[in-house]
Amino acid sequence: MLDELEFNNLTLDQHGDLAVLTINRPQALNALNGETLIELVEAVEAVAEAAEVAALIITGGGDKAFVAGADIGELSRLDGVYAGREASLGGQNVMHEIASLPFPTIAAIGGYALGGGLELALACDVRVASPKARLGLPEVTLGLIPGYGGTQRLSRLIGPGRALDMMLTGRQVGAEEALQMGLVNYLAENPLEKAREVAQLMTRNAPIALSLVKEAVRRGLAGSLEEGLEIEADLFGMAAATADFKEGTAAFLAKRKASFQGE
Ligand code: CO8
Repeated sequence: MLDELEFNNLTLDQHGDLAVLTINRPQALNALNGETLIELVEAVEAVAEAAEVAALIITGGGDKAFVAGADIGELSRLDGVYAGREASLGGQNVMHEIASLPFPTIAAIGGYALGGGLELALACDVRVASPKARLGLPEVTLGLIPGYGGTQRLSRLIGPGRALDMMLTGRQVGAEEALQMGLVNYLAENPLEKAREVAQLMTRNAPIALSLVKEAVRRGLAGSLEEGLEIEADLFGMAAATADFKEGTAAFLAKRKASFQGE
């Protein structure tokens, strides 16, 4: 069981088919140091291998911070092109593992989601924020640029104009503005509870279809519209060959609830 795994800087809980990963380094507002990144990978891999998990929520616990960025103490010791590039690639790989999970992932953002913290939230499919949340990519204030995927994922999510404004000013965006620009999907006083509700709405659907939707969007965004449409048609074909497709359509026609088996 996932609950039995032990970490220094995070906790992993399982409630039925829902896994909840909580970053727990409050003394540094959950900043991602090297150890936390390693634990994050271990936790994500464990969740990926747990057959019974249908969705993952990532949160910071409480209302002070989701994650206030990469650990600036560790960052400050980076020296030179090679070390910087390797550190960026290492963090990008962590975010890629999360973005590639075959089931829905939701970031529940209670407070600050800055720098690497916002990049972690951007690697999730959906973001739920508390009205107190503050989101930003302030790397330029430190003489850096986002390095865990932020320049690419933020631009794709909210468009290059709004993303450039956020990244060039380094300013923090409040929850309302984040909602308006599509940076977060939902506002809720209790983002974890809302994230659970959204996860339930998602996981009652056919699991293979969910994974194929994610794959179509992820792979499609990497290429042209024509390439994306090819990918969509291929994956639609795979969905149309599943038992769950037969079940979903049969259930609709029989006016009963579908019972999906993930086959
Ligand atoms: N790293 C390390 N420690 C942090 C961080 C951080 N990112 N953020 C906060 N802390 C620590 C503080 O130093 C402080 O520690 P202490 O109590 O020992 O002094 C503690 O957390 C509490 O923080 P504050 O006292 O500052 O709390 P406030 O409520 O006054 O302020 C803020 C909250 C506004 C969030 C403030 O802490 C802040 O600005 N934090 C830094 C935010 C930031 O710049 N984040 C981006 C970092 S850069 C980044 O993420 C790059 C990612 C890509 C890297 C790719 C290559 C590695």
